[in-house]
Amino acid sequence: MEQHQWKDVHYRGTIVRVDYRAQKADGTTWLKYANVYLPYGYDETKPYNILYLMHGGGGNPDAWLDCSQIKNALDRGFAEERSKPFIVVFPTYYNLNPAERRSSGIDAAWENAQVFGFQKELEEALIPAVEGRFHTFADGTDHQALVSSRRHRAFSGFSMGGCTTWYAFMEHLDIIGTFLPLSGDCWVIEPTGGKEHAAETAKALAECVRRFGYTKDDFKLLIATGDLDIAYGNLTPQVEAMKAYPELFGDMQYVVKEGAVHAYEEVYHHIWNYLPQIF
Ligand code: FER
Repeated sequence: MEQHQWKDVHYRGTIVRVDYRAQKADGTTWLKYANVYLPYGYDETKPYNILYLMHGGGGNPDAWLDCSQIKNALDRGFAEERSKPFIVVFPTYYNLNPAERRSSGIDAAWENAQVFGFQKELEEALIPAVEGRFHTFADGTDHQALVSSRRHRAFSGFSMGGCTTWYAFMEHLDIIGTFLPLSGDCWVIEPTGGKEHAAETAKALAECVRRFGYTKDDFKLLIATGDLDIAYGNLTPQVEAMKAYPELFGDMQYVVKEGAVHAYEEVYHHIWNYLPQIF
């Protein structure tokens, strides 16, 4: 795998906090925030591609920034013209109320409900808050504007954020064009169902693509984990089962990093490696 050498770089992006109000299924609303990375030289007269990057279980909008060198990788990658500069959004699927946030261990069913529930907020609250404020390819924040700009919008996440990415694929394939699930399988059948229910999981994903009327040419699926990662044994059978649908998943990529465990410090390297291919 390609590794980069760290050098001191002048081209530093900035992190801006965006507050927004999200609505729960029961109609109540809560105030949340996301961190937004604006690349060096961000020019609001120009449109930018945008990546939404979700944390893992127990995380928050600062988790990726606190626990990995993702910001350095983005700064350096754009400085080296590994990709055209794009905006990166670090949201959370939690409601930020400490009393309702996970402290230790994992209640898989509850986590699964949180990442699925986030999908409503993604289109209704987060994307409008961010893309209404910064200049992306969306000509407005209504559904049609998001559909028209889908190839300029990507979603990724680590671990439970990887599961969030699979749900974004299933729910929002019409408004997002590239998906990078990192070290997380799809829990649509049941938690860690990519392992025990690989074929059913692949079938559910395939049905979504068909429902939207797309083929493999209409999206990019850039998947990754490590061979020592706790998600490896769940994700790998799912990816294998997805190969039964070459017309839909024939172009997906799956990178397994040797020696890599389940950690932000490992998975951010996958963003670096996929950087030229995201948009
Ligand atoms: C997985 C393995 C572990 C996965 C998620 C986890 C979504 C999360 C573990 C945790 O939050 O403790 O395959 O897929």
